[in-house]
Amino acid sequence: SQVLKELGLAEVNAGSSTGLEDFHEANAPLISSYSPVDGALIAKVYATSQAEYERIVSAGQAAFKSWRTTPAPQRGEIVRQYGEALRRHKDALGRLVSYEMGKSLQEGWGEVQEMIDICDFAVGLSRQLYGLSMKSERPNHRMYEQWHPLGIVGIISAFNFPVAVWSWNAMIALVCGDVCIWKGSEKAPLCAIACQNILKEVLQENKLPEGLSAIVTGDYHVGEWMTNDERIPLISATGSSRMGRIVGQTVAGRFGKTLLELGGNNAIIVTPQADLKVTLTATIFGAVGTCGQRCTSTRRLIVHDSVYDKVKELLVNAYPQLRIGNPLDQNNHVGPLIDQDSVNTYLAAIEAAKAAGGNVLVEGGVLEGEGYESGCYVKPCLIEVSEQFDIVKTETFAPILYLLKYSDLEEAIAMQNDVPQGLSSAIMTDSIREAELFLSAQGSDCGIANVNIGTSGAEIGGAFGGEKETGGGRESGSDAWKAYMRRQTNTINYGADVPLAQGIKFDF
Ligand code: UN1
Repeated sequence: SQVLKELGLAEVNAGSSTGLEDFHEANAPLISSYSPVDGALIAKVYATSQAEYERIVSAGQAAFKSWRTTPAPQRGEIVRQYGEALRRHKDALGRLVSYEMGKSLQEGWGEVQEMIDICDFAVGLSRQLYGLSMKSERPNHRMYEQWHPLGIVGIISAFNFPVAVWSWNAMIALVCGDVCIWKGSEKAPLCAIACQNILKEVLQENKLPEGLSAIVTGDYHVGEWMTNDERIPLISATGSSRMGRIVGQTVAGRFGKTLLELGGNNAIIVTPQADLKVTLTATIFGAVGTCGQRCTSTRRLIVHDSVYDKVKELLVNAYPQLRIGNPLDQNNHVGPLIDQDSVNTYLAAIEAAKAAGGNVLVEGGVLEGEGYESGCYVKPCLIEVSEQFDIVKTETFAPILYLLKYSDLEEAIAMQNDVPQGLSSAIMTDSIREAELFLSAQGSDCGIANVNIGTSGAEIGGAFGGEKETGGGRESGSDAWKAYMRRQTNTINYGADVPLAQGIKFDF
């Protein structure tokens, strides 16, 4: 309760979920936030009504008018202050993430650290946002490009990274001169409100309009208001490929822009030269960290036949040593799944793998008894499969790892690419030839390809995202900021003549 107090959340009722001054329809529906850690009801929040939504969009449009002309380094200063505020609240916010979402406390803090890191990155970026200049073919002409803000950026994020993914979008969007409306996950609404409360303080201290950043809460209907809304030029959505397909098509229908971060089905290829100690740690963290609920989680291990039995033995011995339990207890490795639906999906996937001929090496199952009352704690499961049948090609957001065998690296790469998703991938090898083949144009088809580290835990400095059903978007580092701006090409004539391009003559 101290954590909730520090983050401005009342225990029983967190009240308005919009980040604007309290305003709800008399009988607005309430969304309950239950912790998967102990099953307790943490708080209830109001779902955003359509009238509130309209107010938020109007406030965003008004705020954009002044924000777009605020010098970018001054916008960066606000983001810098937010980063400082996050440093002060890191412990409490990390604890809330852990309690509301169920990831380990270390990972909860790690998520807040990602927020702090992206703030630092965005502050530096606020003095860059470079455009190119190019040589004109015409005399006395100058050509260059500049980047302008888009307007309102709609951010739709998922429960599994209930704070960091928003910040990757929002902090970059803010330095770019955009304003943000965030629909967080209805499975972790308090995390979103806490982030907004901390930001609100910074905005108030700097006498900035509240419409610079607001949140909306609710189910997919609220998401539909955003995706159909022509006043929102960019929708950045993180979640399932199913959701992304709908969002992408809807927004494209009105010629809006999207940035999609969707499903992953990430594999590690283990070669004969692999360092097995590195492989084991990377694989287990990738497969069971966040209880298998990262879009970068390791779902497939493709192992060379010369080391297959050894790797299998190491995993079969290691899995039973994993401590499953309350994620706030730092002795535990694996916390709960987010909710009952997720447990059912996990159980169904194991059944489907068995029915298709999978050989279960480490049994899954739901834990019962003291400490497991929420019903969301499951055992990480290891399944040996001879081929990639449907369930292996499906992203199941749970700690299920499929073990596959290969004999030739090109075959392994083909197998790793032969899934609908294309987010993250890795190879374990000491051979420069194998590593370079894996990273080459004939190699991994994913947005992220690693050597001797696992598939999850990307740093914010790189562009994050993937191909195929992962949606093609890139967020956070590198030049991902360009997605939040519009490019304008400018040609300026400082001479007295009007020469036409392509040598065209037009005498008048
Ligand atoms: C996600 O699962 O949606 O690379 C994001 C990682 C984290 C981010 C994951 N930095 O695993």
